[in-house]
Amino acid sequence: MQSFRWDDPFLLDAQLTEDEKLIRDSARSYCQDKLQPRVIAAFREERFDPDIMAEMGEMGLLGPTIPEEYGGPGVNHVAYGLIAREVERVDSGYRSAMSVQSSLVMHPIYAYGTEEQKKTWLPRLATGRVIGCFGLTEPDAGSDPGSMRTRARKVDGGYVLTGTKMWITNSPIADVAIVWAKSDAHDGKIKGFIVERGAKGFSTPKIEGKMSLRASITGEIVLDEVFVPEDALLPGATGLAGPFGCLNKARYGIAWGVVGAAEFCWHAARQYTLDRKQFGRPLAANQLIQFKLANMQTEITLALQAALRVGRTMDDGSWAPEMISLIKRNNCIKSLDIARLARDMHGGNGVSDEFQVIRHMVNLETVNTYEGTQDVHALILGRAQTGIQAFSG
Ligand code: TGC
Ligand code: FAD
Repeated sequence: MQSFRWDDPFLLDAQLTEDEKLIRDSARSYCQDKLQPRVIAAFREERFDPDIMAEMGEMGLLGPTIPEEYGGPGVNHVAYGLIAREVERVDSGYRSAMSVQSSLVMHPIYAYGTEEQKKTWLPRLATGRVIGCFGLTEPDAGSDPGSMRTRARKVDGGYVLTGTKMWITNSPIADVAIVWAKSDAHDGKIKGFIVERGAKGFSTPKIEGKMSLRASITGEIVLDEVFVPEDALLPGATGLAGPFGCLNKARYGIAWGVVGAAEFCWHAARQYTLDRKQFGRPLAANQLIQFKLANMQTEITLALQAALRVGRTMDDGSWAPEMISLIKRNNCIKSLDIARLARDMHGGNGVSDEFQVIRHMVNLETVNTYEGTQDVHALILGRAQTGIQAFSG
């Protein structure tokens, strides 16, 4: 028997390899030393500093699972999850920037690209000096990306892309976009294209006024008859399985990341209620407060174990997409509940950005919505157990 570790009840640490712990520790140092000091101002001013991508590249945090021959660190999925947890402990917006680059830009090029596309793009994307974005969602196609309107028309020497993508992380600062479009040369099936900034008719207006994820930059991708050469096509992806293959990776990272944000909120609520006195004693001396702290501890511990379990299955090849839906949905819902509770336990101070819990709370509203809303993941799990799809009539 050992004494209980209140902040690591199931000894997650002891379930990690030495390499995984080293990666986690170096990510934690970078995030706490370099990201944490600038996040309050960045969120307040609705600003994302592109230098952060280059710093993350230097730290080996971009495209963690991409093999070394293409410039990635080639670590396992558990290590990727541990990195996401450390980045999101600071801010979901920074994790968003990291996971789009890693899972939604580098991964499709790695999984679906030609050797030449991989050699051209992956090492540069790994440095973070070239920034990418992923365009799937449209103004009228969010949960149902199969209804997208963006089209690729075959012409001599390439394709012409037309359409609008909406709510695209990093698009205003991206050098390159992975754009999903229905292609007339492929029976109207969805294909992926690498579109470089500078292409005529390509623009990326910024979306202003977000009340969530303000330290991340979001925009549209407007494609006004944009010509891309033949070699912009990702040959290895056809149909929705292409973008969903990328979303599997990103959703998995989110399932770890949100727990980092929840841990921040839990620890902040614990410390605040230990320090703050009302009715002549610390708030933490009240049964109601301890009940809430126990619930936070329980949900975080279970969420981390679930993420670790799925990570191990991704590393040994026994995973299924529904496992990822289960943890993405559960961990987002629980982390959002914890952030709301932590905000409440801080009383009036909880609405000030100095105490940071409200920033995590509003960020997690987005994370609960993007990469498949909690409803969509419930329907994926419902379909898997009943055999009946309930998305459409
Ligand atoms: P459905 O019939 O289920 O599937 C169509 C094809 O896709 C295949 N597939 C998958 N393949 C790999 N992994 C998965 N998870 C897959 N899920 C489905 C499937 O086998 C089929 O293949 P094929 O070869 O037979 O054609 O498709 P559906 O149209 O019924 O869609 C169902 C639904 C609702 C589950 C799906 O559309 C969905 O997941 N909607 C949510 C949309 C979403 O997640 N969008 C995310 C946009 S990107 C984003 O939010 C980035 S935020 C980034 C950040 O800042 O961090
Ligand atoms: P809708 O699909 O219109 O859903 C609205 C509501 O209806 C939700 O509650 C939903 O759960 C519910 N609903 C929908 N269908 C059903 C159903 N069949 N049954 C029951 N309920 C249903 N997309 C990208 O492609 N790339 C990005 O980089 C990206 N980054 C983003 C960054 C931010 C800050 C945000 C907010 C979004 C981002 N997205 C991105 C888009 C995101 O993936 C979508 O917002 C998300 O998929 C939901 O789509 P929607 O907003 O159109 O909502």
